[in-house]
Amino acid sequence: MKDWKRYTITAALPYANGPKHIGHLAGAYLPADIYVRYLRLNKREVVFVCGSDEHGTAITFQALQEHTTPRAIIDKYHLLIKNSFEQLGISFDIYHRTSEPLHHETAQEFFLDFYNKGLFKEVTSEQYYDEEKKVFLADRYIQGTCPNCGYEKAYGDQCEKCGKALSPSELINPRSTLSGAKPVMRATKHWYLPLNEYEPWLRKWLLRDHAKDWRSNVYGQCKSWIEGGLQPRAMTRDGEWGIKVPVKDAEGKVLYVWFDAPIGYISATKQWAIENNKRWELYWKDSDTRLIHFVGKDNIVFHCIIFPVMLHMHGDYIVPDNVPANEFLNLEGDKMSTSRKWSVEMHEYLEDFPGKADELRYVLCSIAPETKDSEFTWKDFQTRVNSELVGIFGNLVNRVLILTEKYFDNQVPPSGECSELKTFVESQRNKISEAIEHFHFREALSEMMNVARHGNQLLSEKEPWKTIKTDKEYTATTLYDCLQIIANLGILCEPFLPYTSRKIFAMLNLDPTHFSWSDVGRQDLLKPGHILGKAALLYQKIEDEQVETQISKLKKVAAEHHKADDASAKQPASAQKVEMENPKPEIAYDDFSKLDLRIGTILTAEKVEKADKLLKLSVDVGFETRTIVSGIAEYFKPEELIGLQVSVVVNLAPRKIRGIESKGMILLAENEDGKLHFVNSQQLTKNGSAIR
Ligand code: B3M
Ligand code: ZN
Repeated sequence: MKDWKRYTITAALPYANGPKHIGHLAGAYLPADIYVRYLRLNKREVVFVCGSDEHGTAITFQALQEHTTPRAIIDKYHLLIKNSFEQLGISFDIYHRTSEPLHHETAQEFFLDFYNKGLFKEVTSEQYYDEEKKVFLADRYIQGTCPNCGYEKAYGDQCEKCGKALSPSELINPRSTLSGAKPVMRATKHWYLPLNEYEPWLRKWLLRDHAKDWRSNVYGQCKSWIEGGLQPRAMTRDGEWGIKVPVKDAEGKVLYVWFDAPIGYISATKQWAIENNKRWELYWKDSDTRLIHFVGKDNIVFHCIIFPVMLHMHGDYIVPDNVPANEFLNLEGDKMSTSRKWSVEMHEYLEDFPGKADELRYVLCSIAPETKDSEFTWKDFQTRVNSELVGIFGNLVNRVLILTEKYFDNQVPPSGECSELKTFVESQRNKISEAIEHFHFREALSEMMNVARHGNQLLSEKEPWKTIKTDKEYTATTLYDCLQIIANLGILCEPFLPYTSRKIFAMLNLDPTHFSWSDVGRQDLLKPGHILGKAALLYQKIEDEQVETQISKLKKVAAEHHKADDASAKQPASAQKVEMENPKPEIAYDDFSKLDLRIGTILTAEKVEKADKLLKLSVDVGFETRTIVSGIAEYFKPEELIGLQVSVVVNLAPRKIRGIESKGMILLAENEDGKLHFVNSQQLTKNGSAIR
């Protein structure tokens, strides 16, 4: 492995348009922080940068909807997010903002560099324009049918059903999500990054040189992008909110948010350098600097392809040595989402569990989605905190300190060093280092806990509370060894549990700044006769009520949100398909009128256990909310059904399906290829409206 001189560590700049949840924390910020704290403990030179991403159409339109300004939104959330990170112990060296003038200058400098070197492709093209709202429509604000899979709610940049990257012009039946109107084409000029021209470079730098050291999920995604054929990508947008395009005839145009945001890492480093009397260029232009981007999986292409190409085009910059992107963290069986209110926001956790940052860090690191999606549940949170942090780690520290106080007057007892213990702790240290250096944080954490486990074992084997009656010297040795284990843990746990580490050092009456990672293993961190500090509990149990409160809060907020959404949900016009079977015999009008058909909205949807085909739905049919079991699980994911309006037979006799009473039936049309479509009203219709 290369001996790096310094490290530039970045964590994705959160959009400052709303609070961030624990999935974001687990995805990028926590692993980055663990890595950085580890580097610092190893006396490495490192800068850890992050900040708010304050541009982009999402913020503009949010302001539009909330009748406020982008500025008001970003000021609010910048502070909220920054404070949450701080309280969670995420130790950025700087938390900058992309609205700062220094950032605008830096991003414009990049643009001009490419512009002056003639690297951009200038293309005038027809783009979708919303005549009602008088704006060009960002890709995300156009919806239509996916040309690849037929999903009717695909976005202009991507189909969320089949995952295909799209451009808005590929959508069938496009419509503006702002007004619902059919958008029209209008000519507009933009500057494109010719990604295709850098394919040979990407193949060499990424596909060849990083085939072994990058995570396979990251590498695989990049490979399929590159092999799918790279296209030039517009780096400017029509709009007002953002960084002005710094050339003539670019009135009313701003830099594409994904052009300026990653440059935010550079401007943040510049600001930090100014404040700390450092040379920022060493951190971005010296080939002995290791650049690592921590991001979630939805940001991979920007950090592995687009931004590296930009750095490479500029010429004198280094490119990332690794991008250890995480997969997603789900919550209680469903995808986490702030907009659907199915999430645990960082600031809410901190309000509900004050002083418990390490508990969350511990659990999130234990279940980190490093190679595949993983799941957070409150019950599991409780179990891990209670049986591991309280039961193993806290218990060891507490027992040893109390016994030392009792038997040795709170002084480190005299003893010889135990060489066996030294070997064990050193080998644990090496395992943890190895794991962290390869971004295997879960494994690193579990090896750290093994040290605490070892301490507990020692205690239960040697039983100092018994031996004190017969053999004080032997007891002294036991407690001496255990105290050294605790001191070692104080260092070892710091990257994961910084608050715990601080508390341990305080209880041991030691100055943490005197120790580094290389001290781990030493059995003389505490000298005989050293007076210890005051013992206190490291952790407290999470009670059942706390868990129940969280679960019911989550369900309540999400349900309320769905209800509020019904009123504003826009429904796609679902085409009525022709019934291909032979027509049934004629019936009388009276027979037809016996059917009570109503419009309803799906509020919740979940899989029925051990039944692959069934979904359990709750449907608001106007006069009440019904439970309906429907055999559509093979065709729809539960999360895509929420908020959808459907037609329901409400007077069908109830039936028990897999033990669940199903009251009513939802109407579906079947295509020739067996695909199902909901039969619904073309316009948003009040729930409970009769279908005649
Ligand atoms: N703000 C996207 C996100 O929060 C974006 C990251 C920018 S990193 C340069 O998912
Ligand atoms: Zn699709």
